[in-house]
This record gives sequence, C-alpha cells and structure tokens, in this order.
Amino acid sequence: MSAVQEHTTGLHIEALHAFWQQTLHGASSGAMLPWDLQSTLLAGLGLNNLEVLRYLNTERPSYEVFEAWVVALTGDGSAESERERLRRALSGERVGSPIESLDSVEGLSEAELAQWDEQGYVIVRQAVSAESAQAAELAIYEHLGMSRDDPDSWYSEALGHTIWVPLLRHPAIVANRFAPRVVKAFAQLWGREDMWATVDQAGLNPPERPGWMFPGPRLHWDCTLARPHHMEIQGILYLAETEAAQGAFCCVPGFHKKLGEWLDALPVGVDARAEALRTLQAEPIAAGRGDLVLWHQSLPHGSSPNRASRPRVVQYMSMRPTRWDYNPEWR
Ligand SMILES: O=C(O)CCC(=O)C(=O)O
Repeated sequence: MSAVQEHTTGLHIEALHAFWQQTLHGASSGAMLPWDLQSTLLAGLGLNNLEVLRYLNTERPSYEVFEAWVVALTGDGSAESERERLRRALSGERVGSPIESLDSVEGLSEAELAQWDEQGYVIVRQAVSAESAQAAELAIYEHLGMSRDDPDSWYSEALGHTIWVPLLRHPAIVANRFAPRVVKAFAQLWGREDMWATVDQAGLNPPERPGWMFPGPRLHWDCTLARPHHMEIQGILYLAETEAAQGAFCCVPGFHKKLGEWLDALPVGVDARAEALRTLQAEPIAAGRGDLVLWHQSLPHGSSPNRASRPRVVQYMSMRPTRWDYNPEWR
C-alpha cells in the first residue's frame, strides 16, 4: 500500500491527503493540487476555504485527525452521496448536477442570458422561494442574537464592525445553495452541469448610524487582473427586499467587456484597483426577497452604505465546474 493510500482509509479521497500535505508541508512535499481541483475538493466536501486553512495552520493536525475533523463538521446524511460524486469527479469522470435532473427546472430566459452577456450580471428572480429566503434571514438574526424588529439589536457585538456573518452550515443556508433555480442558473452560465457549490458566508449590512458607519467592501475585484482574464461567477442572494439605498450590491455593468482596454489605457505605475475605486461609477442593484444577483468576476463590485431603515441581509454563493480555466498569476 502506498503512503497516500494508507492515509485515505477514512474518506478515501487522495486529493484531500495531497491538500493536507501541501498546506502543512509546502511544495516540497510533492505535486501541488491545482487551484481549481483544490476548490472543487473543498466545495464537494462542504468546506469553506478559509475555515480549513485556519484549522490546519492553527492545529497542524495529523492526517487522521484532519479527516475526523472534516467528517465531524460535514457528515450529515446527504454527505456520502455528494462525496461519491466528488470521488468520481476527481478521478476524471464527467459527473452530473448535484441535484436531480435540471431539465424540468425553469432557467434564465433568452433575454436574461443576453443581459448576462452584455452587462456581465443578471438577477435570477425567485431563485429560492420567499419562505426559504426568510428562513435563512431569520437564522442569521438568530445566529447574531438579534431581533429583526428591534433596531437597537442590529449593532450587537456579535456582528462586529463588518457586514460578513460566518454562518456557513445552517440547514436553511445549505438548502438555498442547492435550490433548483440556483443550480440551473449557474449551469446555464457555465454551459455544463457538474456544478460544485462553494461554502460562503452570509451578510448583514445594518443602516448607518452614529458609531456604526459602513465598513466596506467598496468597489474592488476578487480576481487577478493579470491576463488572460477568465470567466468566474460570483453571487449574492437577497434574503429580504433590498432597495437601492439599502446597502445594495453595486457593480459597474458591462465592464467585463472593457477590462483589458481600460487596463491598457492606465498610465504606467498607476494602481488599477485604487484607480477603479477612485474613478468608476457603480450602480446599485435592487431586488426582491429570494432574488439572486450573479456577476462576472471581471466586474468591479462592492457593497454600499445602508441609508434605509432596515438591514440588508444576504447569503453569498457561487458554483463552479470540476475544472475551469483560471490564471494562477496574481496581479
Ligand atoms: O456584499 C456585497 O454587496 C458585495 C460583496 C462583495 O464585494 C464580494 O462578494 O466580493
């Protein structure tokens, strides 16, 4: 039995051992797992990238302890079928969607697909039902020890001075990630069905008031600006009605088609990210409870100050195929 096989007797996922090894022992420990497979591995196991890295770097566990941690965190009844799909995908097999057939699910219309192409973003209307959105919304308030109808509770220390809420695995949050219209929209935009849901945070952006001003994120990119630029999809699910002035998600529509030209026109030495923040005009995207805004990663985007009377409550989400084109150079 090889060293790797010895270490995969629990979950039987060789890539997990490779990931553990490269994280704790670096490139010298053997072949590095490419970024896309690493991301598929963690998504397929239902893990958030940062939580795993934080755990590994803090605890520096043996592989057996690491595997036990993964199982304890993610091992509900449905985990094994998804793990089996993951094993097949990692071995190079073309796998299908994470949910039953997408054929009967209503997808994005021709007009919505055209909007995605031209503007680089699209709103998937009622991607989840109003009830499912509300269940996740209430779970976020509960997690933070806040009451939806008590404004003074919205500034509790549990939130801190941030709009991010690290609630990753509440059943209502997980169910939204796999809602049929969510999966269908991602599959349509990627043009394939082997989708993997990233495990992202939730968010609560309360109205500004003295002592609590909007902390960002303002306009930025999460991707490299190095060429070639590739498509990746980011998403935010509104869990309650969100007006434009209510801390709505903002982006610069159509910029995915202009990024290269815009970068070429920048004077030498100018920091593209700072220049975007200084000069580009972003548009707030208002939408309803259960609506999902998807955007191309080349759009500069950010959140915005909440000048309305109720918090903006959201769930971030994305789906990617098993393998995709990406640029490993960060710029
Ligand atoms: O919360 C928002 O509206 C923006 C989210 C964002 O900037 C991001 O996901 O990178």
